[in-house]
Amino acid sequence: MPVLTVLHYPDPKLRKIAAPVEAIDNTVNKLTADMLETMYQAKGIGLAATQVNVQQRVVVMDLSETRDQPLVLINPIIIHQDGFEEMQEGCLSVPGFYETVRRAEKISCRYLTLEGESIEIEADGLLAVCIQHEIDHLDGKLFIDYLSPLKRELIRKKIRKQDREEQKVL
Ligand code: GNR
Ligand code: NI
Repeated sequence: MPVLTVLHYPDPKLRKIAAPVEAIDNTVNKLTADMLETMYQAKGIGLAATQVNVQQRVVVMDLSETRDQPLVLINPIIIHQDGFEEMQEGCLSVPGFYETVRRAEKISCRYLTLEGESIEIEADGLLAVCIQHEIDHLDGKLFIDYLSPLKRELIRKKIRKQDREEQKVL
């Protein structure tokens, strides 16, 4: 099974807005399997389809220590949110940078499973942060958008440099 390429900031494809999944068919099944494999290999706790250049509202996550509790969220939406919390975030599309972001502390999220079942979950802590981070990706948004323009510009330059260096090696 191929592992997908994760786009890096400032790739403009990360700014596209993903469309809702209309039918949970074999292509969605295959996509989530490939996304999970990609996420596990990259040692991430979440991955949005936007990051692998697929503009569909699909998210995979695994917050377990044992890395054996995969979650697939199709067409996720936040239906309630409450409070504020700051947490340090990273992103596979912004490799090597960790910054504090303020988000809702508690959320309720509704989504479809791969089986087409509609689920509603309440989340706080890291799960709540991760869900908000991934839904942002589906809307073309990155955690660095919450930082100052100066900080974002610094990160942009450093990532471009990192990626240029990597290209030389490959
Ligand atoms: O692996 C990831 N870790 C993480 C840590 C804090 C807040 C959010 C995240 S998500 C990130 C993987 C990723 O880029 N998902 O889009
Ligand atoms: Ni991310």
